[in-house]
Amino acid sequence: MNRLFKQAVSMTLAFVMVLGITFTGMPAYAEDSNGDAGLLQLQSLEPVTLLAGNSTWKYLDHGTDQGTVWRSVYDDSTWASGQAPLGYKDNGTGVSSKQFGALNTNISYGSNKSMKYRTSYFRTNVTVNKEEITKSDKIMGNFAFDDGAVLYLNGKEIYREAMPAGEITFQTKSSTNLSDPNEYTKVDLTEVVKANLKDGNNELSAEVHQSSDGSSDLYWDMNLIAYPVVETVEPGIGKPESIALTFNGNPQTSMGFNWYAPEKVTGTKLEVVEASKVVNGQFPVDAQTYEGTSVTTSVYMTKADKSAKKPVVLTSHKVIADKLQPGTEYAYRAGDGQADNWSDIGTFTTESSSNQAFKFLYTTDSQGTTEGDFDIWNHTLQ
Ligand SMILES: [Ca+2]
Repeated sequence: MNRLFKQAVSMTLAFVMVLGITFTGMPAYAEDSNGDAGLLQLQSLEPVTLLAGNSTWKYLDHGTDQGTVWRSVYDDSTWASGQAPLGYKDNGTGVSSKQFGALNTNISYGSNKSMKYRTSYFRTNVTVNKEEITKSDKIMGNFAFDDGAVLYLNGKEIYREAMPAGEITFQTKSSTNLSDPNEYTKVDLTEVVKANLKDGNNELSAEVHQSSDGSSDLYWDMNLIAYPVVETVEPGIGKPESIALTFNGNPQTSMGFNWYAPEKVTGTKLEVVEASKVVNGQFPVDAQTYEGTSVTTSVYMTKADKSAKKPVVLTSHKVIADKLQPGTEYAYRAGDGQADNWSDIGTFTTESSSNQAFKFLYTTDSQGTTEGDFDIWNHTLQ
């Protein structure tokens, strides 16, 4: 982790204003102007919906045996089309599920209530960027159906529920008899979907079987959602990293701080004391304490992480030290208030109260990747 943070500090420090102020301590974080180095903000950690509930499906409700060819690449242009949930209730009162709601499309069970079609067929298409999906952490399906179902992706079976083992034919009965659709949530289909998914268009096919000839209802709807990989930092490591000091208000009397910490570290505390009071590396107990705020954020620590879509969830902390004395060297440490979580002690000097000329120092990327590189960088700036 620490190594990654150090790498993350290799970035452009576009302008350094020299106002009689010096910083020491941990290297400062600054965002690269073109955003391709350093801590890369993740645009979205939201799950990717591969197939939404209430999607449009092709369906075949003729009560004819379709064998197996319909499960893979197949010309379903003669099939009817309708929005899910699809199904029926033979007394016309309707049927619904918690996840997907009431029927949107009524399909046929034939002309005889006591001899309904055993099997109904459904097909739809899922278009994906395979590279994006294969890097997903989890691919979950959520289902509601009545009575039993088998699901195929590009002709390969990926899910079966409430159906007997072995070969499934048009005549196979569901192994359950339901009065309401069963809901199956967060069914982990990660491995089977990844193994059978193609880049671009994919055929998703389902057959829904009744448990008996007189079963009063039938229902089918589902969704398929890919969840991105989210890595959390190792537990027990709670110290701030990448502490940045920035001008905030009057540089004679105030200094802004921000840093990153592991996801579970939400407290934001900063202690500041005149540097002369730090003896033998011991931070005195009578330091001024400042409280700040934190938000959760997701970042890519390296370009490789960005390519692999492996963000790290961190907390981003902000706090302002104010009511400082001009022209004074201060020592500081940052943390969440817990004894084990304080940063190393750093120092800064506020601007003198007397008017001074200032100058700009223009630099470009330090290209540093190791702690030794940043020691050199630090000395260069001083
Ligand atoms: Ca039924």
